[in-house]
Amino acid sequence: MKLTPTETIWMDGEFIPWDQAQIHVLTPSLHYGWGVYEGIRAYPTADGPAVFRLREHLQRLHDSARVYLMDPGWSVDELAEASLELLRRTGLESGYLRPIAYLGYGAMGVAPQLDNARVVIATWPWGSYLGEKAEREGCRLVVSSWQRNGIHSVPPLAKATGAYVNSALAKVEAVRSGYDDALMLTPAGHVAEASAANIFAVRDRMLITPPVSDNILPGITRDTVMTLARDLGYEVNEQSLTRSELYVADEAFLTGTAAEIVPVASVDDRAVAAGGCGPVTKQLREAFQGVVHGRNPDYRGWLDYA
Ligand code: PPE
Repeated sequence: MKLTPTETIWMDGEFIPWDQAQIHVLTPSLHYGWGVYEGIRAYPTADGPAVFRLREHLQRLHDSARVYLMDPGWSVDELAEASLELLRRTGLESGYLRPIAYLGYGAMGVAPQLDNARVVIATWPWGSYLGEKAEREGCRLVVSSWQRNGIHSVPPLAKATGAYVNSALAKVEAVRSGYDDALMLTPAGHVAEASAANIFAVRDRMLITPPVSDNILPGITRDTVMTLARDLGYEVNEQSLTRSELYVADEAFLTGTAAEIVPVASVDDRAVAAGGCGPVTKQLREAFQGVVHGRNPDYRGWLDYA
């Protein structure tokens, strides 16, 4: 997925031209992966671009920083204002926002200097994450030979940069084997999530998604879908899932900021129901698109207009 440069990037309180937003090669976070980040989407609405659940994402950035003993040095409100101003300055109608807090140049070693946090927010246009075909026909998942990061190794609920070597190993393996994405399991064999998205199964019009204790990143899109589904009258349960329960599900789908809501066509080459996009997934995708594009007044509180 190639980057499309935009006008400017926010770096530690200043707006820097895209090409000049650079850091030193000996930045410790590059070497040890000690950093935390977020992925946020802005959507076009009738009232101009709006950022979806901006404060929840920035709060999660702060929570992730807390796990890694970092103080970003900027409050949620300050980062929210910086994000909105960045969107205004780039003139984007829609796009992806990437705040990241990392440890700046100055010291080296695996016990990093924790009081040296730097914060950057970039934005760029980002289209379909898993591809148009996967959106239309559903994605093909395969259980990974890599286990999902666990609570005893790299805490899954913090969105840390270094944690993503786990996702990347799984995703690269899956793609090289001809699948769209990996399905990662816990050491107990419970389904955790895909490489960068949560998973839901639909069975008898009930939604099931793995609990936080099954090593997931508690996704904001996951929370959005649980809320929308309950409001639409569905029962939603957070409970452990096995891979074979996915094989026999009526429907399954992935959720994530970048991915949005993507139907699952197959798991380990077993077609999930008829493949493609099932009726419940379709209904939730439409509801989600209505909300993020500001067409549903009931969820206006989830939007911050630039
Ligand atoms: N699990 C993981 C491991 C994950 O990375 C994401 C988001 C989710 C679940 C869904 O979380 P949420 O976006 O809050 O619904 N992955 C982000 C990063 C993708 C990337 O860096 O590439 C994203 O979707 O923005």
